[in-house]
Amino acid sequence: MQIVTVSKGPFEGQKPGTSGLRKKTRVFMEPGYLECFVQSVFNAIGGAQGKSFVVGGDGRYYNREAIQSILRMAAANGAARVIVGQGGLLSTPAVSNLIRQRGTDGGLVLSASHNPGGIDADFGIKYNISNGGPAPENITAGIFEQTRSISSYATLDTPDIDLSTVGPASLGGMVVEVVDPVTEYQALMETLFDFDRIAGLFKGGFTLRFDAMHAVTGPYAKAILEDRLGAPAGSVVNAVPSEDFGGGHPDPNPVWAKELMDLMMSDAAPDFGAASDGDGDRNMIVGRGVYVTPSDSLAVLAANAHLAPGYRAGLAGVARSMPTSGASDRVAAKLGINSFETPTGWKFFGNLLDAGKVTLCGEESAGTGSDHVREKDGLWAVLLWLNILAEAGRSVEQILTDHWAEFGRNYYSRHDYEAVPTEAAQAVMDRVSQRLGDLPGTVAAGQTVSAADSFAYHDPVDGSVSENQGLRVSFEGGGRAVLRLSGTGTEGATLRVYLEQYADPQADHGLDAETALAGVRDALLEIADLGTLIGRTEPDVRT
Ligand code: VG1
Ligand code: CO
Repeated sequence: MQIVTVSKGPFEGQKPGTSGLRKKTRVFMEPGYLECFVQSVFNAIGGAQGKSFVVGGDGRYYNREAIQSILRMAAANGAARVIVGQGGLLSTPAVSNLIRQRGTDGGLVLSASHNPGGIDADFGIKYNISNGGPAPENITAGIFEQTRSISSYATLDTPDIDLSTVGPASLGGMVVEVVDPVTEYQALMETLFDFDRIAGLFKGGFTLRFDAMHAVTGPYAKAILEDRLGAPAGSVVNAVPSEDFGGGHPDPNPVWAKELMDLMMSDAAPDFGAASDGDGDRNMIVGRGVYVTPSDSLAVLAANAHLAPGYRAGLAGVARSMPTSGASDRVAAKLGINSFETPTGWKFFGNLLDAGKVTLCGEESAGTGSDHVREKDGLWAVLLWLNILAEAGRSVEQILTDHWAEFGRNYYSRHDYEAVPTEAAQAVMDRVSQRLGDLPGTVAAGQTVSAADSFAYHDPVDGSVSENQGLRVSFEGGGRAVLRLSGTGTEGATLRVYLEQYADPQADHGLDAETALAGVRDALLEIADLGTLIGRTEPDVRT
């Protein structure tokens, strides 16, 4: 085996964000760019010698080339074994599962998740550790440190290896094991859910539309929902992964999954609608005529998870990211179980899950998951919903309205201001930061501020502290606004404004969310002075 050392690097700006390194595809295609990052990962974890990894991606443009390059590099760095999905495909939760089932040292996920794909769109890479979860901050900081001084990477001068057939292959002394992307993931799902019961639902005429958004969950959803559970052929749509996701954003929300939303709000709606994102870790849940916000979905799943075999013993606790609504806290309080508020990004749930402090986790951005893996898991959320519907014998709408009648409703919406000049977005954050101390007691657009702070997370397991994780302003009467800058964008800054208004069990739960949130929104616009600082008061996307 002839190891080739290529002099390259360092490249500027290889700092992992909320979920790995994301850049324009053309940036990743610059000679040595991907390779220097991967070599930095290997260097940061003490080398790859003798180690084993899982590698797979969501099938976007450059996925295949990136995987071939990573395989050569892993072999040149002395790795013993790499497990890779057939055709280079693996969903993020499937990578997490394989790392855990096979006991590998870690894994690399090629994806920019919900960001569009293509040569002029986005690409990404993320390193996961041996518990199957995204590398925590101390490790991503170490990787970044390596990227700043790297000057070469190791690879082999070998042809591409065939990833189209399942089975073992060899690359310069390293074992490459090509696996079917679905098999082991499906086996895990069968241990958690009552598949016979869900199959019975479909036998009884229950109808479903699952929109895979031309992304990686297509093959998983076809195999599990149609072939195994008996949903009629054609229930899963847009099921063939494409390099540019059919030209769309593979982001399962009412804006980007509009076709599904329109169907679900029409007379032709099936009983249940769902969608997943580029890499299969997000989910959107829609009932006939009713959209379930991700924050509500987490709360409903927490309240009903015991109906599925995998959670029959109850939950240890529930964790949510800070901007996610407080709906799940109310369920946790009633159940008398732990609840935690973490910074945005799944990497913060890993310690809580490993320590057995929580069983379910969720984020407002359509991510829900449990201790079965260490990532959020789109199809898992769909199956848990289906298991609950099968057991409860109620519609999505009934489950939701019953939930609100018991716990109250947390009206919720996220407003994204995209491609804002970086300095202007920072000016908004600075302005609100400077005022935090003075805000309590003041009135903005008729709303009295009850508390305001910059969120800092103290990890109860390892004691680490993560500061500046978003600015939060609470109002008397149950309103809350949160401001933070996205850590996954690739163009300018994306300013996220998260709005929430609690309505107690007796209140009206039938309002349009934007109407119910108008008071909190106006107060936030005044406090942050968005009109002056970024010249806009209307977001690009409301989800
Ligand atoms: C966004 C979401 C966050 C999520 C992250 C990765 O981050 O808000 O909740 O964990 O994407 O999701 P940000 O920093 O842009 O707000 V995914 O599906 O990319 O793995
Ligand atoms: Co994703």
